[in-house]
Formats: sequence, structure tokens, C-alpha cells
Amino acid sequence: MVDYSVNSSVALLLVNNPPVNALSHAVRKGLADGMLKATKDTKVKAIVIAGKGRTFPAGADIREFSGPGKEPWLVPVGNGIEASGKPVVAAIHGTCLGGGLEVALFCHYRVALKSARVGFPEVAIGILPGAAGTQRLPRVTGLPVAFDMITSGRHVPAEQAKKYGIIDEIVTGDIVNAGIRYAMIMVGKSTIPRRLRAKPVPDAENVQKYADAAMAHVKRKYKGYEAPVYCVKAVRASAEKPYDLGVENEKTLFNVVGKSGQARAQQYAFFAERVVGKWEMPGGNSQTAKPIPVRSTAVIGAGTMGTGIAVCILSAGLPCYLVEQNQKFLENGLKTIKALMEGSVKLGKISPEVGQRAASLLKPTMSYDDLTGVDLVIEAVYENLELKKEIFAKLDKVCKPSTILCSNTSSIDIDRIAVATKRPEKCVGVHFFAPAYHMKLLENIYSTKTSPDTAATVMKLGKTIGKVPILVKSCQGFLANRMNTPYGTESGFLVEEGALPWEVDQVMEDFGMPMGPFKVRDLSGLDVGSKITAEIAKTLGVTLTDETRFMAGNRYSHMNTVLANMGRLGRKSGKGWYKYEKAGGKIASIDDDVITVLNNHCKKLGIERRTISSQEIIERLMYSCINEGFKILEEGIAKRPEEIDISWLYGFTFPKYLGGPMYYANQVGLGRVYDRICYYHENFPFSKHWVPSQLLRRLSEQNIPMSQWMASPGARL
Ligand code: TC6
Repeated sequence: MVDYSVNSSVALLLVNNPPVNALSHAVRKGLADGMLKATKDTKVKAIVIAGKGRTFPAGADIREFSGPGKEPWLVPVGNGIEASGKPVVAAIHGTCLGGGLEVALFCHYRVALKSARVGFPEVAIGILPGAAGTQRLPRVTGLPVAFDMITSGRHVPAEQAKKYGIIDEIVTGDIVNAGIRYAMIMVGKSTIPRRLRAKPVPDAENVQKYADAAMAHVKRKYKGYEAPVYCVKAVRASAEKPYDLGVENEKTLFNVVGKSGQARAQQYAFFAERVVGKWEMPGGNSQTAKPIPVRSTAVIGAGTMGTGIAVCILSAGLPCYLVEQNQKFLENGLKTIKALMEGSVKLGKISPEVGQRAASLLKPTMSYDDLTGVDLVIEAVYENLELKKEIFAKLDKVCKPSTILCSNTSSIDIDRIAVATKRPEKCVGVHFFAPAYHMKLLENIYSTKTSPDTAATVMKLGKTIGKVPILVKSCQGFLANRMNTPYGTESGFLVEEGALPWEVDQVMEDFGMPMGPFKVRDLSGLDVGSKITAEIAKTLGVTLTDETRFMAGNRYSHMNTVLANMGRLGRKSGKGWYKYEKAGGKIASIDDDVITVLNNHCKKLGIERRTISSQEIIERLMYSCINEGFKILEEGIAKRPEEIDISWLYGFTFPKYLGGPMYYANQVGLGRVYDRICYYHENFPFSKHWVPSQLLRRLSEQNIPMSQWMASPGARL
């Protein structure tokens, strides 16, 4: 796990634990043994620690967190490194993260390739740096940078890290050779002045000011998350306690937060994100399928989704045609893309160079004939089957035979679009979430005809453009929207039965959702929902009135349309479920008029309003979706619960500290969830989404533990 060699007078400790050289028990032991050997060997005058393969250690082995752990711990190993009288150099390439950065900070010197990144991402998995990182980083960077890096978990590029003082020198060429060269220069120099433990924290007298600012920031930005709060407490101690007591304090905090339910959920989410990359579908999987190379792309439609998708593609450095039917739409689209790219540069999401390059990669056109040679096209027009079919037929005619045709649809069965082409095996769904340039989920959808190579291509494209792609089978609404539907429906029923919209929102925000369902409706526009409902009613042959309570035997609430018909369209009109300071305003306040409308609506329908508990709100919104999630698994739309959880984490900003709805269901207990679903089914027999899933029934009745049905390694945490 750690290869030991001596090159002239320099000992090399090369960590060899692919894929990311995680600091497993064997690696920690290898480092401790290597240090001992190098210290004893009188020929050795300096030591280099580096990583074999793609990276310097990227952190502790997260899988070990669920077990009892084994000595040697990282702090004593690090103490041994720091105490060495022979200079120890960390030679950094790839990602030097978490425990890896802690090892580097125990070394006396740090050199790195320009492409390397360093950081403390522990906060993202619900913990804090636990091997003195919270005490050593502030001694190098000062408090503000340490608070920022440790609470955000961001990866800092090597050159920036050099400015912070973390890296001593940027080197070129082979990292091991560069490290050895650097170490030879340091031979004979005293290591005492390089030991961070003895250094003061700069500007320590202002710790109160920095810590207060950091605490206020994390409470606002990471509402509900425990780890960032613990990170602030640990870093603060670096300025208030002597080094050894600061390390002791960090250990105490680590032991508390490390055992929390949030940490387990966030670590599950970490592995779930990796599990969904190992997809399978009839005829192939991520190992066997071969993605076609995508060197050129096109997006059809320069509306909100089309421009957002184009921005993702351009930001990844891929050429992109933008196709519209008339000059005005095209120009508007180009303006939007320019503004979004400029915004991304300003926010530091992309570099100015990438921003500039994007302008030359974007090719506006009104002619499909320009698309003959592109490798992949994404159609992003509005949800209309006939229009999508028409576009696919045109594309099929002009594009080369190998071009992959994708539809950015949120609900239309891909088979129904693909029939318009002679290449159904090359047709696939790519469902982006609004705003497309921001939301990380990419829901890729295979139809009965999609080939595994086509699926592999869009899964790879998703990664290239910085998304978290999942692969699901086509069905009405696919995974994400199908499962999320009861959430909206039930929230509508709750206000009809007695809850107020702001009460429902508050409960769900306290639960962890960034925005309650009624604020979301106001944001997207009540007219949008009411038009969709009208379309569904038309298809079913139902005439909607204020008194309609059922559609095709299924319970229905007309309240949203009642408000929309009053011109209360949401934020854009200044009134919706809430009232706002102005049309287009963002500050939502309670509106008594809505209570009046609700009361009148209920009176008309003969509904007696009642008090509804927070628990009922959570159960009706979450359990109805979870029930649908189990049906999605049962039908094979999603292969594993991880796909479902990832879709909620990155498509609906479900709180990571709850892991995702399926993980959450496990924590509550599948038996309890099933019983409550049965209870609601009995009470609301006219809501199909309460018909209990058979899979959930089986699991609950047989008391099958999570480890069996969530068979992935991450889920066992
Ligand atoms: C810490 O250090 C605490 C210290 C305190 C000491 C007391 N452990 O992401 P990828 C696996 S906490 C175990 O696809 P990339 C991953 O599951 C840790 N396994 O690659 C996957 O396995 P699979 C602080 C890990 O190139 C494979 O490696 N560090 C770990 O897209 C490849 O991973 C972090 O939180 C791990 N630490 O990204 C860093 N890391 O192939 C976490 C990865 O079987 N890691 N694996 O599916 C990352 O952020 C990314 O993996 C990356 C590489 C940026 C290092």
C-alpha cells in the first residue's frame, strides 16, 4: 500500500492504493513504517511522500467510517512526520483532499503540479477534518481562508493554494522526480521552523469577528446541516486554544458529528452518486457499452431550456449549433446565452478564457442543413409530441447516420418520439432540470429501442458537462416527475382540508426542502400548472369547473386554477398563493385574501376544514412519493433506490443530510412507512397514489433490512 524506495539520499514513500490512494488502515501503517525506516536509515537525508497513479491521497477511506477503525490513526502518523529531523516533502498531484491534505500539512514542505487541487471536502460527507486539519490550516492561511475552505469543502487549484501559503512551490514534469529534486535542496535544513504546531494563528485576536461571520454564513447557506457548524467551532478553537488542546477539541467534535445520522446519510449520498454511474439496461451496461465520441453538438430551440442546455455544453468546451426557426428567436437566445455565460464568469463558475472561447464555439443557425455532421443533437422545444416528432423526422433526414438524437422531454415516452425516425436505437431522452445551467441532475431515458451505446454516450456527455447523470427506463413522467407528482397533488389536498399554504411551506422547509411547495408554485407560475391540468382534463374529456373534485375517478383539487383564473399567477403578477412586494417581486408574505378564497372554495365543496399536524403534512407529502418510488422500482423504471435518491438530491434539492426519500424511508422504518401508506389509502381511497406498492408491502412484511434491498456498498453505511 506504500512502496518504499531510496533514490540517492532521498527516501520515497509512494502511496499505492488505487483508485484515489485513500488513507486506509494499510496506508496509514505503511506511512508510519516508512517514516520509521527512513528515520533510522543514516543514508537517507530527506523524505518525499507522493501518490502513485492519478493522485496524492484524496482522503481517508470513507468505507472504513462505518466500522470500528484500526490503529495507527492519522494524527500520530502525522506527528511522526512532523517530528522528523529530516525534511519531509509532500509532492502533490491530482486531488490532495481531506486526510491527504492533512498528511501534506504535517510535511515540512509542499510542492504541487499546477493541475493539482487541494481541499477539505469532509463537510460534504457530514464530518469535519479529523486529523488536525482544522488546527493546522489556519496556521498557514489565516482564519478567514480556513473558515471558508473548511466549511465550503471547495477544491482549491494549486496556484491559488500557493497564494494562500499551502503550497510552497509549483513544479513541472514528473511529480515524484520534482519532489525528490526539491527534497535534495532542503537536505540539511532544520525542520523545526517548518513545524506548523509551533506557529501562531495569524490575527488570532480577531477570532470572534471571523467566527461570528463564518457561523452566520453557514447557518444561512447550509441551513439544517450540522457539519458546517461543527467545522466553525473546530477552526475557532485553533485561535483560542494551544495546539494540542485544539486537536483534542477537534477529536471530540469529530466523534460527535461523525456518528450523526446526517453524516451517515451524506456518506450514503456520496456513494449513491458513484453507484448511479454503474448503470445497466437490457442488452448492456456501463462496462460493456461504448459511448460514441461527441465532438460537435446542436440544440434545437433557443427558449429557456435550450439556451440553458447550450450554456452547459459550451462551458464544457464543446462546439454547439443553436437552431431556431426565425431570426428574432435566435437573437433573443444568443442574448440569453451571452448573459448567462457572463454571469458564470462573474460567479467564478467558469474562467474568463472558457467564457471567451464559448463565443467562438456557439454557431447560431436557422437551417437544419448545417447539422449534417454533428455527433449529437438535443431537441429542447416545448412539450408537444407532434412538434417533437416533426423535428426528429427532419433531423433523421439531414444528420449523418451515426448522429444521436436526444429529446429534452420531461414526460413524453421516448418510443413515441423515436417512431418518427429510422434510427430509434439512436434516440434517447435527456431530461434537464430548470435552470438547466444550474441544476446538476440529468435524467437520461432509454426507450424499448435505445441501444446501450446510445445510453453510454448520453451518460458520458452528462459527466462531461458537469451533471450527475442517471439512466432510467421510459414511462409517463419518467422517474423524477412521476415520483414527484404526489408531492404537489397532496399539498393541494392539504390546503383544501384545512392547512394554510404557508403552514405547509414552513413544515417542509423545516423538514429540509429549500422552498415549500406553494412558494415553488408561485415561482413557476400558477398558470403553468393550470394549463397542464386543462390539457389532462381535455384528454380525459372532463369539463373543469370550480366544483370539480374528481378526474377519471381520481381525486383532484381545483384551487390552483381558481387562483390562476383570478389573475393570481404567482411572483410574476405579484400575487399567487402569497402576495409579493410588486409584480416580479421575491418577498412572499401571507395574504388574508387567499384564506378567504380557500374558505369560500371549501364551503362550495362542502369540505369542513380541520387542523392538520406537521407530522401529517410530512407523511402525506413524503410517503405518497416514497410509495410511488417503490412502484418505480417494482416496474424497473429505476434499477436501484440510488437512482431515485440522486434524482431528488440533484433535481429537487432534497436535503443531502436526509440521504434522499428512499434512504429516509429506511431510516423511518419501511414497516412504519407502509402502515401509514395503508392508513392514508383507507382514508383517501380516491387517490391512486395511495394504493400501496407491492414491493414495499413485501419488504415491510418480511422485515427485510436495508442492506439486502439496497445492495450497493454505499447504502450499507
Ligand atoms: C477524510 O479524509 C477524513 C479524514 C479524517 C481522518 C480521521 N474513500 O469519485 P470517483 C472511490 S474524509 C473511499 O468516481 P473521480 C469512489 O467510491 C474523505 N472510496 O472519481 C469510486 O469507487 P468506485 C475526504 C473513495 O475521479 C472511486 O474511488 N475526501 C474515496 O470522479 C473513484 O471515485 C473526500 O471526501 C474515499 N475517500 O473523483 C474525497 N474517494 O469506482 C472524496 C473516492 O468503486 N472523493 N472513492 O465507484 C472525491 O471527491 C472524488 O472521488 C475525487 C475523484 C475528486 C477524489
